Amino acid sequence: MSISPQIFELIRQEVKRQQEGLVMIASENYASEDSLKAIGTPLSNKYSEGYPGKRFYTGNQYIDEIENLAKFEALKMFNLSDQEWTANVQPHSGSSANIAVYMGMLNPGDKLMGSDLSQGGHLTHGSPVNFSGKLFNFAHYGVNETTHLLDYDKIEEIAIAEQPKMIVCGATAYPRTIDFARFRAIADKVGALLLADIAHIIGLIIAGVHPSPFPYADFVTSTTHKTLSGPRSGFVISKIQYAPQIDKAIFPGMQGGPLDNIIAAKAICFSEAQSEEFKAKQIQTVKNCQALAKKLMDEGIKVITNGTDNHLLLIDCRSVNLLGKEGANLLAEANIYTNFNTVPYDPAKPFNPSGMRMGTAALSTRGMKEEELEMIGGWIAQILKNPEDKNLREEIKTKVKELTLGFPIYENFQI
Ligand code: DSN
Repeated sequence: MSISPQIFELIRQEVKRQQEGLVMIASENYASEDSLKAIGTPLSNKYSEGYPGKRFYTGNQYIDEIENLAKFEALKMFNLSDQEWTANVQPHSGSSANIAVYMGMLNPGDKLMGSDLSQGGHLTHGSPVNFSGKLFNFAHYGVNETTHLLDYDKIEEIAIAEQPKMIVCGATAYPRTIDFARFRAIADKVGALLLADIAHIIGLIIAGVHPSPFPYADFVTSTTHKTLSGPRSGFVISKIQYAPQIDKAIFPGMQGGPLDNIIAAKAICFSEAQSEEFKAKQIQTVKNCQALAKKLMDEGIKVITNGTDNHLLLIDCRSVNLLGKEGANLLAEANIYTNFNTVPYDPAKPFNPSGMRMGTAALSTRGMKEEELEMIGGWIAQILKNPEDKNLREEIKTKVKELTLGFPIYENFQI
């Protein structure tokens, strides 16, 4: 007997959970209805190993057009010329995109420099438990111990001492602006290539509310499902002279057949990201995060760097005598979803660190504004300051559900 009815029922329950909860996990968002539609199509049936015009299977005439459109829109959303830049839209994820750049441009054992995972970086920026740290020789930089800001003078010092062949910039838990021009200057000083991983802030960059890594980086990698609101996937944009190495690293280097249904959804999200509506949403995302940060600080909760310039913030749960996991679990009981996270120089272990990360991308996609974020910040503070009060969490859960009724996540989604 097919388990389809059971799976479909679980999908309905998950959609209901997303509708009735406040998604404040900084890396999550809602793919647009058109993106979702493209994901669930028979494009998933096709094999198209290779690249447009050079496939190892026949019958790819429409797939070629779709992939070419995705490549075209990827450059267009950053106003890049196809004489200088090229996009590869086949990586299945942001991690795959990063691997492709390392494998395409370097040899195992080569020296790179990346942000420390415990200070805002990513697993693929050289964490010892990840392929990047196992295959390559990573030196790490972090943030200043007092300000918790990137210390560019220190980063330059490390680069001069370590002489990396590539510097990776970009973060998953850094609430402030990244100075890509300064990273370029540091890379030039030591003759290194520069990779900017913009997975978290891509939407903000497109909207002009965060400085762009173009033309500074040699390679820009990203996911497509965070502030970009597309399917769960990734891509690379590189300077055109590096395209052959990057293409070869992705196929046949690391991947076989691309996911053509996902590439179609990427084309759609790249195009949607060029709309005025998308830009307004990114601007609102930052305003919402700043309103949330202010409310939490007014409530006496420590916000790392005392605020935020982007879509996310980090709180130090020790300011309310909790650890991050405990705090995140308390909030989840009230349908408020966040994730526990290390804070810079965290003495606690990564599986129960001192902090929590929160983001406003998903709530902004739903249309929430400062007024709602201040109210939500108040609920968060009440819950964290009263961990023994289960009734309070039940009361707030009811309020959360009421609030979400006014902000549907999809108009037409049905299964
Ligand atoms: N797991 C993602 C995040 O939450 O930031 C990064 O890959």
